[in-house]
Amino acid sequence: MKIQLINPNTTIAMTAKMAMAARQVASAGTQILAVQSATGPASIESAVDEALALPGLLAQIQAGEAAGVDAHVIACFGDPGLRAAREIASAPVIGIAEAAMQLACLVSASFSVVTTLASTVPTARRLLQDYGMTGRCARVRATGIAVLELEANTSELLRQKIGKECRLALAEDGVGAIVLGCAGMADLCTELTEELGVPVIDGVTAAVKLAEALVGLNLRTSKQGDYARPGAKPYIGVMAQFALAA
Ligand code: 2AL
Repeated sequence: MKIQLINPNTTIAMTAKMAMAARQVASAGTQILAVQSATGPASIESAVDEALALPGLLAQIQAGEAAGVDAHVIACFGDPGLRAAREIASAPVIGIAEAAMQLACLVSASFSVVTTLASTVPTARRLLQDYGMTGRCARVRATGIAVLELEANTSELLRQKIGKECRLALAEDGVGAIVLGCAGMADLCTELTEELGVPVIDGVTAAVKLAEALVGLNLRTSKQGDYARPGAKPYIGVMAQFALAA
């Protein structure tokens, strides 16, 4: 099966990092096609970044659908454009935040999220509300680390900083699991799980395994109800490519 792993920011080194994490957990028959947006911000850390990342992301969803991929993963912890992507896709579309939160709920009564800058916390809180998981998440903790600091290999200093915040979450929040709040933290998941002795869930790897499960069960995005394909209408200017065929 072919899973399209989309980095909705435009930083190529970050795409390579998440692709490596995805390939480490993918089954033998799974091909990870890693791409990033061709237009948009270098990282997504605010509502403005998110809004301006969406055209590039949706273009990749359209391209992946045309190429016949079996599933899409949106690899940014804000799950940008998830509902819009599901409206235009027939294949399943999985956001890494929803994937990580769902898996955390299966292995622990509650979890905390350890994320990047404080500016990303409102988005994580909104997602928890959208997904009906506010009661399962004790706290969303910012580390003050910018997404682009995690772009390639995570430095020892940042590993220490993230590890410390995870330990604080376990000591203070009464949780049994940690959700990592950025695709750029994917390389820390295994070592933190061993170090902390609790489930540490990275959304990229969680989404890949959930995508394999959905494809294996022949479950595709429903085209009835909430994710029905939008009707055709003209779009003009730089958005003209998003005009759907009738
Ligand atoms: C992210 C992420 O995963 N990629 C990105 O550009 N921003 N999320 C975050 N919470 O900072």
